[in-house]
Amino acid sequence: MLSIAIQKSGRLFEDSVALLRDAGITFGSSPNRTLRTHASNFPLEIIFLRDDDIPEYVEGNVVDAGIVGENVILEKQKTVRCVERLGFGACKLSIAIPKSVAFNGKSSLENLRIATCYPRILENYLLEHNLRADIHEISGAVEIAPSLGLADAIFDIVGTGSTLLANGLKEVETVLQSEALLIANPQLPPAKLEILERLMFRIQANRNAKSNRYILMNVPNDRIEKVISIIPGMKSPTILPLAIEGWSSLHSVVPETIFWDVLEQLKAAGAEGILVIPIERMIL
Ligand code: PRT
Ligand code: ZN
Repeated sequence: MLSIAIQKSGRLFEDSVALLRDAGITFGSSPNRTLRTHASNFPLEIIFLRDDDIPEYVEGNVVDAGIVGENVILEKQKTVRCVERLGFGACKLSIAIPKSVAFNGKSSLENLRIATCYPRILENYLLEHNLRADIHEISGAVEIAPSLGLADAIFDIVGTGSTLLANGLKEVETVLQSEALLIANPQLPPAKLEILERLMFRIQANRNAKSNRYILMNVPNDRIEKVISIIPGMKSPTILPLAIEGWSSLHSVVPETIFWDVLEQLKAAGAEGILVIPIERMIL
């Protein structure tokens, strides 16, 4: 049995639950009633915690693995293994100052009072850039610190940036790009590692499926070579003869990020009846 901690409520809760459910894992998710639950079809126990506690619990072997923001992992400075970047919970950690104050590069940060919930990440950044500033650790509502006269600047999470805007602040330095990570204790015994690898296999199959499309098209035989040169397929594409003389059906997999460009080129090269189909699971 492997235990995994996910956020009890908050921004990462729904995506964490969806990640496990999409991996075919069935469990009850009512963290209001129970703080732990067992999957019914996979050797996994799910424990619902505050995100701030997850790195410490993973390091201390209280749980085997966890899903938490990179910002929290870096701030807590615990010894954990990063198993996978999960692609959700994306945000930046940035320094912001009042809109009315001029900013002339990093040296403008010298000797400022900076309010933050992330003093360690900020301290490392300042050291790295040889800057001296006064770090004021506070536990929340960081954005209002400058208008209350508590600080000259803030260092905080930025999502869309609208909270900064609403508080008369502007982002001047991006220190970190963060997303949710799957972490694990670095010394898991082989039996638990095997379960973690089974879980990873499912997560990766889903991610590959989401980032690719299956593509089918009819191509005149004398254009096949040209069409193949356009498709950055997994291996060589599948080619099947059509009932109509001189035509073939060509199948391949195309990365989602480029498939619009590829479609246009395929059409120009003579492909017809192009179908693009979502992929349910993809094992490489
Ligand atoms: O209760 P618990 O301690 O578990 O949760 P929490 O309140 O500490 O964290 P939570 O649920 O707010 O966020 C969990 C994680 O989501 C963070 O650690 C980040 O990794 C990630 N994340 C992604 C964010 C945001 N986007 C985000 N926008 N965390 C916080 N914010 C804040 C931001 O600081 C601002 O105050 O949301 C507000 C709105 O942001 P804008 O820029 O979109 O206006
Ligand atoms: Zn928290």
